[in-house]
Formats: sequence, C-alpha cells, structure tokens
Amino acid sequence: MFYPNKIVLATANPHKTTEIRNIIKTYYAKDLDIDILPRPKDVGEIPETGDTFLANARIKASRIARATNLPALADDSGLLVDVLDGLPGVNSSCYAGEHASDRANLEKLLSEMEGMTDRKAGFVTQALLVFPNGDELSATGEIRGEILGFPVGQNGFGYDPVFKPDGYAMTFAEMKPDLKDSISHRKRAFIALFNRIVGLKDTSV
Ligand code: ITT
Repeated sequence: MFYPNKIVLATANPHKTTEIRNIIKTYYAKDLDIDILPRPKDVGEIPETGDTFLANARIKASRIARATNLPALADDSGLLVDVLDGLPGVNSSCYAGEHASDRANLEKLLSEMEGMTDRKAGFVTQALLVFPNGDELSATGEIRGEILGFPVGQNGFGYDPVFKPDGYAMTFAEMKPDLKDSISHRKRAFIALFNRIVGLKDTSV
C-alpha cells in the first residue's frame, strides 16, 4: 500500500462531504499533503445492496476507485436504536421507503418510538479507503446518545434534530457544525482512518 497524493470522495451526500472536509481540514491541515477530490458527477446512483455498513462502504468506494483509478474514500453510516434492535441501521437513509426524505425517515422513527421510555441509540460510521488494486484501509466511529420525542434545531441533516449525544444538553441539529464535527461518529471514524493513511508515509516503498 502506498501513501496516496490524491483521494476521491465516494459520498453523494453534500452534508457528509462538508463534514468530512471540515474534519480533515481541522485535524490534518498540517500533516496532510493529499488532494481530496469530490465524487465525479458522471457516476450515477450506486445501489447499496449490502447488509452491513462495511459491505455498503465497499460497494461505494470500489465503484468510485474503478471509475477514477484513484484511491476512493467511502462513508457508510446510520443510526442504531437499542429498543428497535438496531434499526434503522444500514437502512437509515431509506427507513421510510426508497428515496425517502430526511424528514420522512425522522417522522417514521418518532412514530415507531412513540411512548417508549428507553430512548438509547448510537450513530455509527464505517469509513473505508479502497485503492484501485483492491487494497483497503478501514475504521469505525460511534457516538452514543438518546432520541428525543420531537425534533429540535436546524443544523445538520438526517436524524440530527432528534439525536442528543450523551453529555450534551442539545441535539446535533442545535450544535454549531464545528462542535458536531469535534465529537461525532464521523469524526471518530475519519480520524482513525486518516491516522492510518498518514502512517503509510513511513511504510510506503
Ligand atoms: P452516500 O451513500 O452517498 O455517502 P447517504 O446519505 O446515502 O450518502 P448512507 O448510505 O451512509 O449515506 O446513509 C446514511 C443515513 O444515515 C443518512 O441518510 C442519514 O439519514 C443517517 N445519518 C448518517 N450520519 C448522520 C449524521 O451525522 N447525522 C444525521 N443522520 C445521519
């Protein structure tokens, strides 16, 4: 495996792109001499047919690595609610149906959880870098919290308005982006992954 000078992002979600770029810029500005390129516009929708975060991250990153002949970085993430046995999980983006809006997914979650007292949940991110030859580096990140009974806050995306991380008195959607990006599942996964990528500098031949 070699230290790459370019990495292409596999996500088509603009919120995730902004968060990933912000995390990399904040924590790796000095160490990283890698160009982070956006997902090419001419790659169509990539069906996420896997039943794990890792399988779906691999589907997305491999497709973009093949299309660009560059190392590609995928993020597959979701919300796992304890009392729902880990749902919506890998189906977080389509919980209320294929191409469902963030709002529809969130409303379905709130209605499924109506009256439930156990509100514990966690966000998980699987970050995966796939090289054109199939080599991989991976890392995961998680943050625990609880699901409120109604949405609060305007920032972020997805389930952010109902997720209150443990130790904070506000939802992800009430936080300034820099605060969410300093504690999130995504930050934890991408810091772990980029530590490995930076480590390649010493081992590349
Ligand atoms: P790509 O596959 O193109 O990266 P996506 O939005 O389809 O974009 P996922 O398949 O990983 O991404 O689905 C993640 C879903 O989980 C996302 O649509 C949200 O509903 C939810 N989610 C993930 N991270 C989140 C976060 O930080 N805040 C709120 N919701 C999040």
